Amino acid sequence: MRRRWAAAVAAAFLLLLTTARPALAGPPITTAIYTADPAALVVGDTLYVYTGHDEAPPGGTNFVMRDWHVFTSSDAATFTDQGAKLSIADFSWAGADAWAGEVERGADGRYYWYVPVNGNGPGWMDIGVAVGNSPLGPFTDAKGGPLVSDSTPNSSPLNIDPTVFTDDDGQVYLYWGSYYGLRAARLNADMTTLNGPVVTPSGVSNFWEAPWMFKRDGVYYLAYAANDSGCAAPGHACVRYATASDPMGPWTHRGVVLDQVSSTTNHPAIIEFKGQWYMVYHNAAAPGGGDFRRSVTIDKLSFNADGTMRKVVQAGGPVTPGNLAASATPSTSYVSPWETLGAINDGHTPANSADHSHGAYGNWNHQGTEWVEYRWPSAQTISRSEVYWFDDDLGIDLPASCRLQYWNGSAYVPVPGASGCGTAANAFNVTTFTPVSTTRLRLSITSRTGYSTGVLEWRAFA
Ligand code: FUB
Repeated sequence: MRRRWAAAVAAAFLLLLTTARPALAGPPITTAIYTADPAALVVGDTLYVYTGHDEAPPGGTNFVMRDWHVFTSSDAATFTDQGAKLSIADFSWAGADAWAGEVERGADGRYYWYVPVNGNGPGWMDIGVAVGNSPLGPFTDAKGGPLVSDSTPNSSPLNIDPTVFTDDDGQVYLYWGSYYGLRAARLNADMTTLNGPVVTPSGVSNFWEAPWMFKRDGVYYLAYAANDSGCAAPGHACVRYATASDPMGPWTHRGVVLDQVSSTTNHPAIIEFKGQWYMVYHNAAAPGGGDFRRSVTIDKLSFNADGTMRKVVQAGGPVTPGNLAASATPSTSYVSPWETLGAINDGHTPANSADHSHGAYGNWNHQGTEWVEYRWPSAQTISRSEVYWFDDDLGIDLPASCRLQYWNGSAYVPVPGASGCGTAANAFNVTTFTPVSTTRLRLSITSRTGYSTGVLEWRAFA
């Protein structure tokens, strides 16, 4: 007989002992607002994260960005929003598009915030600079006009995303650009004027935008967003990086340090804080998030002995774009004490129905109907479910049947127009239905006689 309870119990406890399930997707540094394009700076015992502020409405298809916020942390885990410390209105010559900036301390001890903005002059984006006496400002326009614009000789096809780096000898470097046009220049000690020509660095393979420069053990690193098919789905970006022995290059491409995220754009900041390296980046994982409603998050980063960077593990695993489960809180009618409910939305794609390498939800030794459920803090529009069943060839088997329900505000009701509820092994079982707006989606699972049921992964999509 296929079911052997003693073996099942033994296997279950072995699983308990051996399965190290990754943590759930790292939480956004805030869910009070949508944030994007992080830059990081350490001053004393404080980690400062400077972010853009996405204000697009739900379903919006353009960036709506008017100001920048500053967040502080003493542990790189909890962050305090210090508020909007700079806005488009602070630049009299600019009118919109408060995109990705970075703050650097000048030799004069003041803090310079370089930001791309839509200037009111010819062309689109320019780079301006504000200055303040502390990392929290107050900041004012330091120049009264762009530092870089379309009229700057050899400027980028899109003058955005400045990264500023100060070498040990005090020389300051500015890198920036988009539309495959990376550019670099030295800055004067005044932090507000270019020192010498704008150059086009070489060796930075597949550069798209979002450069971030830093130095470690005498090696210069340049991380950047790349959108080639070798690392990201169409319309998305990964983060590649290059190294050099001189801050102006030439650079040598070293590979991918962050895979595609759930937003189309990707944007790194890499920093050492209290002895630990981190990558700060954004995705679309916050409740109600999207490509224009992004959220900044942070994960640890580490180096190999040869100085190459290990790929950042996005806590919870690679993100499936648009998967609303990533931002949901799961609950259930019953989970076996040695199983892991959180495995169902950790982003892992199972190799087969017995693949519990990332943990599994299972309800052995319950039989009959049990359920798992996702809850979101605000209503989500959902029209598609994908479930990958767990079958351990012991006490947990594929279900006899299942059904999808949603909370209509007062009761659970079947999702309308469901295409079915598949129970196949070794694949995501896809159910499509008429879109519902809800804060809760429930998957009711009925077992085969004599067996319990389990789920490896459950995705939900708009
Ligand atoms: O946030 C607007 C733009 O999207 C940034 O400047 C890019 O880096 C990308 O994240």
